[in-house]
This record gives sequence, C-alpha cells and structure tokens, in this order.
Amino acid sequence: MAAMSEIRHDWTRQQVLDLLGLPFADLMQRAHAVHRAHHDANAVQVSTLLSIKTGGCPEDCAYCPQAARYATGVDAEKLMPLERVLERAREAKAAGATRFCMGAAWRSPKDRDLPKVAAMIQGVRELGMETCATLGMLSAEQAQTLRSAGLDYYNHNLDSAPEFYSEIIHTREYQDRLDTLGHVRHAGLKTCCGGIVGMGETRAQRAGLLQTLANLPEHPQSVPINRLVQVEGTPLAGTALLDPFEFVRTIAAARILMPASMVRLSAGRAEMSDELQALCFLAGANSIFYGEKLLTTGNPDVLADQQLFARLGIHAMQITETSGTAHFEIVEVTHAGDSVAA
Ligand code: SAM
Ligand code: DTB
Ligand code: SF4
Repeated sequence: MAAMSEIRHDWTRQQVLDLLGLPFADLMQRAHAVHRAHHDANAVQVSTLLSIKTGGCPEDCAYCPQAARYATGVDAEKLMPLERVLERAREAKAAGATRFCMGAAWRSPKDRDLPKVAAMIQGVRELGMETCATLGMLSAEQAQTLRSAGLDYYNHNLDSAPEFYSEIIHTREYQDRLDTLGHVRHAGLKTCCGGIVGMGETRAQRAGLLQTLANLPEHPQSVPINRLVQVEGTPLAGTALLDPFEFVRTIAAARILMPASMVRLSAGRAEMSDELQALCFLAGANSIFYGEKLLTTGNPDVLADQQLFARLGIHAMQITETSGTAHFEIVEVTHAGDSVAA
C-alpha cells in the first residue's frame, strides 16, 4: 500500500486552487494515489435517500425544488408515518444499501417532531443499516437527542464557498451552518458535509468550498459533492452547465484534501454518462446515492447502477456489526483478509 497522506486542516486557498489547476493527468494520478493509500479503490459505499417530509420549506435556497416560494410542482406533504419509512428502509436494504438517509424540508426540526424522527432512526437501525438524517439547523440539545436515538450520521452541507453563499441563500447565514456542524460533532455524531457545484461559481469559489470543508476541526466522515440538479421554477434553472472535467477535478481535489473521508458522487448522476461517473470513481469518489429517487428528483435506477458496478469491477461495501455494541461499521476489504474501517 502506498504511504498514507497526512491529514491536514491548514490548506490555503492558493494551494487548493493550485490542485484544481494541475494538468488533468497529474491531478488524477495524485488523487488516485491518495485514494489507493486510504481505501479499496474498487469498493463503493451505497446510501439510499428518503424524503420523510417533502416540500413547503420556508427557506430560499436558490437551487432547491422544495422551497415553498418557488413554483416547482413539488407539493408540501406532512411528515411520513413511521411504518412507511420502515417499509422503504426494508426495500433499500434488500436492494443492497448500507446507509439510510432521511431528509426533511425543514429550516430546523420542531421539538415536537424529534420524537417521531427518533422512532424512525431506532426502527431503521434495528433493520441493520447505518442511519443518517438531514433536517436543517440543529441546536446542541437536538443533536444530543438524535445521537441518543442511535443516529450515526448527520448531513448538513456548507453548499458553497463563504463568499458565494449570499448569492444562493438569504434566509440563514454561513455561520449558522458552521454552528450546526459544531453541535453535531460535539454530540458524537459523524458528519456528512459537502456542497453543490455548477451553481455558476468560479473555480476560486469551488476552491473556497473545498478549503472550508478541509479546514473544519475534523474532516467530515462523508463528503457529498452534488452537481446542481437544475429544476424548473428555481432561480438557478438555466445556469450555464459546468464543464464535466471541472466536476471531476473537484472530486479529485476533495479526495486529496480529505484522504480518509468517503467522497460521495452525490446528486446529478442521472444526468451523467457512465464514462463521467467512472472518471469520478477514478478520481476518488467512493460513495453514491442508490435507488431511483434522491429527495424529489431522479437518480439512476438500481439495475443501471448494478450494471455499471459490474462493468467497472466495483463492489458495494458491506456492513458489519461490531459485536454487542449495536455499533455498525462499513468495512472496506482491500485485499484478501486485509480490512480498513471507513
Ligand atoms: N432542509 C435541510 C437542509 O437544507 O439542511 C435538509 C435537506 S436539503 C434538500 C439537503 C441538501 O440537498 C442541500 O443542502 C443541498 O446541498 C442538496 N440539494 C438540494 N437541492 C439540490 C439540487 N437541486 N441539486 C443538488 N443538490 C441539492
Ligand atoms: C446531499 O448532499 N445531497 C442529497 C442529500 N445530501 C440530502 C440531496 C440531493 C437533493 C437533490 C434534489 C432533490 O432530489 O430534491
Ligand atoms: Fe429548505 Fe433544505 Fe431546500 Fe433549503 S435546501 S429550501 S432548507 S429543504
């Protein structure tokens, strides 16, 4: 195995920009070497998403089909009943997902909703899957409550560079996001935190997002890199499309900056060719959302993903339960008998 890269939290903007600007082959070679040193390059972790509370959101995130203020055709629904959530989780497990991520179109959860979400988390865990939730901003106490319910991961994205943020969201501050991430870490939850590219940002602003992620007190254990899904009715519909190679560069730089993290090739795969996805895996992406739907928009169907994995010789990571502790771990089998916990 190649030498492990140092885990750093002191990246300068210029260093990240320099990475993004390397000749493509040099960047890919460097990212792939880091990837191999820290992970099984042929294993991809699969998570399934479910929108447990869809639409009607009071926030104004310019990319989001669930903001009540944009006419996107997404109707506001109530919180999904527990049994339906568990039914969907069972289906996800049967299809091979190891993590089940529940998303709600909330600015932040109301305290009266938390016991209902806690019951969902407990139920999903009992099925033998890792749990993740993305419910908006959290207080320190709410993060603790979710942890006590057995939540493994909390997804809360930075979404963009600090200096681009005010062009995308006006109803809450960048600092609010950093505060929520602090509460999540302090509660002992693992963080899933990334952003969106293709929103009309510059390369320097993509570098700003990556730099901020890498310089967090702890690297997020999962880093979702979303390519903007353009939805008619949102302010970002019609944004000039990002050069696909620039997207691959972003994945490669994320891999170099956060060597031990799982980098997720997240939203936007339905609009990507198999070849582009393969380049992203080569650049260090080792996690995907699996299942026909993200929250409200489409994702490649399960069969297409299984075929893509087979064509590329990729296997889905398996879940193991650490004896007696009700603690799940995804295990990346690197060589026969040689396991690396992710
Ligand atoms: N409401 C909560 C929040 O915003 O924190 C949780 C759900 S929200 C839909 C989770 C994330 O989905 C956003 O932070 C954003 O990164 C991503 N997302 C939403 N709409 C998207 C789109 N059209 N394209 C790509 N990513 C998107
Ligand atoms: C993340 O980074 N991407 C996911 C998940 N975390 C919650 C959401 C993608 C949403 C794409 C638009 C939609 O389906 O509504
Ligand atoms: Fe609401 Fe989350 Fe969509 Fe923003 S991203 S509008 S907070 S659901």
